[in-house]
Amino acid sequence: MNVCFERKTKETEIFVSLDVYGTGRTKIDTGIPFFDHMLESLSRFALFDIDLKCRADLEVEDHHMVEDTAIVIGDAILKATGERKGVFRTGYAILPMDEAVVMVALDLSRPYFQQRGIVFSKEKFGAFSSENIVPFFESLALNSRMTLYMKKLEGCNDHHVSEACFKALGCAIRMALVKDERITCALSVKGVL
Ligand SMILES: [Mn+2]
Repeated sequence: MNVCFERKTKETEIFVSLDVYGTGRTKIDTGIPFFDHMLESLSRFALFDIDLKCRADLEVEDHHMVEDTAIVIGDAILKATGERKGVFRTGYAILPMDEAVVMVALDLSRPYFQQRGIVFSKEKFGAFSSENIVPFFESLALNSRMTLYMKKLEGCNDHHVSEACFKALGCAIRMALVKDERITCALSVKGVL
């Protein structure tokens, strides 16, 4: 099922259409090729079908675009996964990319974010500022009501570390959304989240 979300501010205009039970088909245009590549990596590994179009004030810098894209994708995930009924809710991944290894653990429950060691030595990936990566994950977690923990276990190549983060998050989300017919409501001792 597709959910659509639109957000228009003075700084950005973003449209997203998302099917969290897709096959990994992506059409992403944020105006920054490196960020498109990272969002494609996340979506492929999450098996999301996603169509995302963003127009932003990139002449200022890429900060507003990344922040608002995280809000819109987070909102879309929340809308698509609703009360988290019938799914296992938690997911994790330890994902390698060449010399880099990243661990992600998440729970589709409450908004919380923590990370260890996700730092980059270079300032820019093309036109993308590396300082936006951690805030992207934080904003995505808070807006989708996800508890998200990320940790870099190994890695010295910034591209590999970054891409491993996005792929690991995708893997863990895919796992958390696996449906299990034995789970009839939200998986919680309280019965609701
Ligand atoms: Mn790459």
